[in-house]
Amino acid sequence: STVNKRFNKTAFQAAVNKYLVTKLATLPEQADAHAWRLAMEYALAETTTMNLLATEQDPKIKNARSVNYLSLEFLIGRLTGNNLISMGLYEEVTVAMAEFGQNLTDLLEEERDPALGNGGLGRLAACFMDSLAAEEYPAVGYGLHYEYGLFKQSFNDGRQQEAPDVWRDETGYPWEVIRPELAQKVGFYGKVEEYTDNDGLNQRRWLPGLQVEGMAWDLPIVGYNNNSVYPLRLWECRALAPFSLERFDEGNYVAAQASHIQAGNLTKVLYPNDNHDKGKELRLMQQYFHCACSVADILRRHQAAGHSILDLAKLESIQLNDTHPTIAIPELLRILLDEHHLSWDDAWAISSKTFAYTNHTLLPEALETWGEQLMTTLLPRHMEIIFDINLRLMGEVAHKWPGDIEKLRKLSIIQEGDERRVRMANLCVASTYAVNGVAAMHTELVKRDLFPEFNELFPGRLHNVTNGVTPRRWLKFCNPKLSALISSKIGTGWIKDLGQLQKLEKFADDSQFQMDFMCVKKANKQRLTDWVAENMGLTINPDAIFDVQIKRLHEYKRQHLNLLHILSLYHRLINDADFKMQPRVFIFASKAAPGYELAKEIIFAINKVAEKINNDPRIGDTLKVVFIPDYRVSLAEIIIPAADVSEQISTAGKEASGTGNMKMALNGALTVGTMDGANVEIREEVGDDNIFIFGLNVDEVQALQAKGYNPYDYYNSDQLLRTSLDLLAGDEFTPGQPGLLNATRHSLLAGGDPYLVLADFADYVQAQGRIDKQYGDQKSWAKMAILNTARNGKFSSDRSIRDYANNIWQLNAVSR
Ligand code: 26Y
Repeated sequence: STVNKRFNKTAFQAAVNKYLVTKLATLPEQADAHAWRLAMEYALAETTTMNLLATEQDPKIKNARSVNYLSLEFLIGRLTGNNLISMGLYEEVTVAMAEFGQNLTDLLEEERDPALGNGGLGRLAACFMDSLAAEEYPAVGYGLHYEYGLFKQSFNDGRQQEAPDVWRDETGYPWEVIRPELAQKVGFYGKVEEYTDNDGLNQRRWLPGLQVEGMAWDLPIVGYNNNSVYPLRLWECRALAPFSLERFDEGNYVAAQASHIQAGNLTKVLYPNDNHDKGKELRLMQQYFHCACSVADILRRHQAAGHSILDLAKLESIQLNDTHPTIAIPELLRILLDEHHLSWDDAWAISSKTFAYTNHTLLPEALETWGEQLMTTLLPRHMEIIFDINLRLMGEVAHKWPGDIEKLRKLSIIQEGDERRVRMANLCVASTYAVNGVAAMHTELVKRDLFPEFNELFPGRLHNVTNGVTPRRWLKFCNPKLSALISSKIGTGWIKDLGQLQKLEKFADDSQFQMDFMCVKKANKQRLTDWVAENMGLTINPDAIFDVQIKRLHEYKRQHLNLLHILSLYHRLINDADFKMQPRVFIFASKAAPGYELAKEIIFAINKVAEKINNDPRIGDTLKVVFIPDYRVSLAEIIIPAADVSEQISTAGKEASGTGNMKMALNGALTVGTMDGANVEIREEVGDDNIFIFGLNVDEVQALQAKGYNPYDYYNSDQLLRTSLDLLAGDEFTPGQPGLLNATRHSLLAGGDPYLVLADFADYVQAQGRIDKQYGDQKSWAKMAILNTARNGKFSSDRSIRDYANNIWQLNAVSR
């Protein structure tokens, strides 16, 4: 079918005017940029909402197999610019708004990021929604409508401060539409009752003690250059009025109200933890609320389209983004068993063919477990069902490995101990038809180290789907200059088929193209330089190497390894008259979980070191350190196109994939990285000559830890390391207050250096030396940068989504 791209400027401008008056109660003569922007978005949303509904109503879609992407996080970032690109209206709307005297770029800068996610996992879900719509795979994204997204970060004397993130305007968020007809009720607490049904059969049912309402909000996910708009459906928790007390006896009246008040707050705020499970009751309530609403909505759609519940697995696949929505599995089973009265075998046959699970981490502290007590209190029927699943699982294990108690202990969904706990990852592997890791090496480690026995018990269940990023946001939109340059050489096909970037290879040696490419990079560096000057009052040199580490703050990501290298450069610049280096700006942006003390100390240390270095007259322009506050999608969109060097320096085996590594390589940055996550595949694509690999590989890491790692071995034998690390001990960076930066240093010495920072330091410094030398040869740097753009087409999330569709979901595209 043809795409309706005829844009009626007059009608659009009339709509903008209408919204200025009717929605914002202002007039064109009085409206500020904020009002103009909102009015423009309301006008544009007329189209996306209509297409959302048309897609939903399309019989082709209703009867097609579809995927439901369940995630507690969707880090979508600003929608307007991206939607304009997908709608093909960027130029037209630029002109239409200019005639109002409004500059589109400035208006877009006005939008706040909906930060409904923490980091990689949430951003991946957003890229996947974009690719599902671009590839026209029928899909619904299910998430939570948090009132506050990830906290806003600022620095006070170098220390992280958190403030609530209000992403919605008082007047509402123009792109979203409320769907009251889709509201659901969700129960908590209460008890399980046994009863005899009309056929004389024993049945069980859950009588919740508390009910809340789930209100649906739809955000339109606009397919690039097609007519499909799929919903990202976000559930908002609302208290049910009047209080539903029938489940409580009188003595519980006050308790009922207390929980009730709490329940109104279920979706108030996104938990800011990334890769660290805290096991909080409210978090489990959020998870169940999300799952109950989503599963009920999937069943509603399925049945409204006239399909039998017995055909659920034929028409719907439910993808679990990590274990966070695992409780959807016992929820579906509960509905099939207790409401549809299916037998266990029939219910299990449906549910175990419907769910698939993506694992994003091997870190033990990130693997979710929930105490039996909490589960039994909050979700008594689900706990019973989990025990039933486990009973059958243990039967299978005993059958496969007779008499092997150790296997039973390891594979059990229930972890025994002082308090029994439910292991959500085990529940997922046992109850889904497909489990996938997010990069080739990660998947191998899932098979080898995390679930070796499950891999034997369920051969073929474990898959790899290497992550990807959407080329629309992460190249076309964020880097318009590079996009134009690329398209001038190879046309625009790359936007939907990123592999076509390899056609750029033949220009890698072309001097003119090299100059054009570096010119674009320089312009992007200038844009970031201006941003830093304007927003931070700092002057940086756009001719310096822009060396970028942007990601959540975590010890395993080793921002402190980067810091140690900076300290070593500072030391050498001051103390070694022969030491020369290319000017470099080290750029950090990162949030630490508010409860992660050491992560916050590392931020403080980087900020204090930056303060001193940036103002040291002996250093001048040669070395600058910039920690940009409040890292978010819209900031990434400015930083990534400006990066020369991409820091991907996690301890081998710890970073499941990484996706920032892909974004920066795609935009022509060279990676300095370990053999970890998707770095391994980036190296495979760009070739060893076009990436700077250093450090221990995963087997060496494991061997070193097995033999007993002692950071002092490195500290005592490497003078540059010792000098650099000891700079943190005194008051060099905190005048008059010695020891203020001790926490970071301490963690690397007496603290045992759990992520082997010191073991990789020397090799890291060497790799950085190679970078310094290479940058001196601008021609060969240009060639390497071009080859990084040309050879990263694999890392499009369109390809990831096709992998899921072909290998896991068995989905066909439906074009409209
Ligand atoms: C349990 C809860 C506290 C929790 C919350 C968030 C646990 C984990 C997370 C987030 C994990 C995450 O972002 N993982 C990242 O997923 C990316 C997408 O697959 C990977 O690229 C990245 O390596 C991985 O760390």
